Amino acid sequence: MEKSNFSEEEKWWGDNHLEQINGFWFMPMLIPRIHRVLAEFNPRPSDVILSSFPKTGTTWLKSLLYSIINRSSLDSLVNNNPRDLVPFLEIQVYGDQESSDSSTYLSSEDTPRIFSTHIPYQLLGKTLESSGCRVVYVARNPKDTLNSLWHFANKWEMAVEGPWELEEAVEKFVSGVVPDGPYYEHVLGYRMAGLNNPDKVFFITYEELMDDTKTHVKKLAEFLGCPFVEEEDKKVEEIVKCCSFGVLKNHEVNKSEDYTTWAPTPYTSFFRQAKVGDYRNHLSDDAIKRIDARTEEKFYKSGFVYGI
Ligand code: PAP
Repeated sequence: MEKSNFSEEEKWWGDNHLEQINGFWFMPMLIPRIHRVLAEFNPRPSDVILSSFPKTGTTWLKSLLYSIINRSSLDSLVNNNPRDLVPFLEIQVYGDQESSDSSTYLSSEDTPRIFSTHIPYQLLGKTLESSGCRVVYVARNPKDTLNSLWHFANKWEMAVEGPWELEEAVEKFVSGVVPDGPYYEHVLGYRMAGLNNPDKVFFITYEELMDDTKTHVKKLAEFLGCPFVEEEDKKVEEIVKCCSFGVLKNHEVNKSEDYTTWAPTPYTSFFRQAKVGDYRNHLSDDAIKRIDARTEEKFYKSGFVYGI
């Protein structure tokens, strides 16, 4: 293989590299798109933005937010991958300059419009704050996040040339050089925003949601300004079921091995195990120790007791 010109610091997988914007690492193809989002995106106060670090529950939250907001359209989840119902700002909405996708998405008459993003609060916060839109952030414990990312990356086209080795993945995750990383700063940025402005930023963890989905669906609906009344209890249960991993992963559209138009990976790769603690089946004791030490240093010392 030809030697690349990138420094070890920029590489995350073999010779593949990431580029920085203000201390955060991104896939090079996304850099111009992220700059476009930061320069051009003007949220409406009624918009809902789902933010997340990759592999922390984005697909699940897309289904839930879409279903909470469009209560009578649960069938949409049967025929559409959740990512086609809630587009990514930096992937589908602000695509290539030539594409007309952005005007189609942005001129939507839907109220609210729902978008998602992996852009950190440190970069997008001003845009979000000044618009008054609502933000939902989902976080997941670092070991399951890394485990899910590692499995996911190895489903990409480029894994055919050489897999992303687990040891390399752990090292890069801990040092922050993974797409949209560092993970810890990403989570802390939105957590702080949620603490400072709970009416506008709803911070939830994958584990809380897994533990009691129904209660959190009701809380999300309240936060979004469309609470369920008591008689709608059955509706809440229906939403929880329609968005559950077991149901979603069995729809033909989500079982498809076809490559998506928005990522170098098949539709099915967004549905794997959906278990809390699956990292135990894959990470070595040493890897667990290394991640825990980083978690303690980053989260615990900031007063966020989470992730170990
Ligand atoms: P993204 O950020 O690239 O869009 P994202 O949806 O956050 O990906 O992550 C996929 C993870 O969510 C997978 O976790 P796993 O690798 O540990 O299994 C996937 O299985 C899980 N997932 C997908 N849909 C659901 C769901 N409906 N409920 C719970 N977890 C889900």
